[in-house]
Amino acid sequence: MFDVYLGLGANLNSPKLQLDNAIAALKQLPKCEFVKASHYYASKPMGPQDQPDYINAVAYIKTNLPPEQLLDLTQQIELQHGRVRKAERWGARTLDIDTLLFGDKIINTPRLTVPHYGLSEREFVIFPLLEIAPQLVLPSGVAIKDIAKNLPLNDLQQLPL
Ligand code: ROI
Repeated sequence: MFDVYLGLGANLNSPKLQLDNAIAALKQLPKCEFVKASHYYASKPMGPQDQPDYINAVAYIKTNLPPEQLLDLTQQIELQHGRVRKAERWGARTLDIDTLLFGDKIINTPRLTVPHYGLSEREFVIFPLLEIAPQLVLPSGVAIKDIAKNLPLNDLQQLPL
């Protein structure tokens, strides 16, 4: 089984509820074992600022599925939750599920870039990841706790359960 970390984000249509539903759906995935999810975090939008704040979290699952099959399933979950792929790059979204890490795999295909290209710069990814996997080391050999040391919080707020 591969250890897979998924980044969840939403900033429209009751974002907390979107994440609740996404986690419920991840718990039902075939050939996957849901291990845990981080707290939810309120974060400032990266990219255009004329959009609502986000709620972000990271989920940890184990899976036997190949990466692109898992991607098919996570994209289905996004669509079921009303995700409309908009023309605007980096605009508001009801639910985003990003494959952050897939074991130690390095993947560069038209559909998938793993580790996720923004991972190390995004406080709303690194701090939730640090919460659930403090010992995690990226395929590059860099420990996420070392990334976190130098990453500004940018108003990131862990929300109570
Ligand atoms: N900003 C935050 N804070 N959280 C996100 O999940 C997020 N997702 C995005 C962009 C638009 C880049 N900004 C984000 O896709």
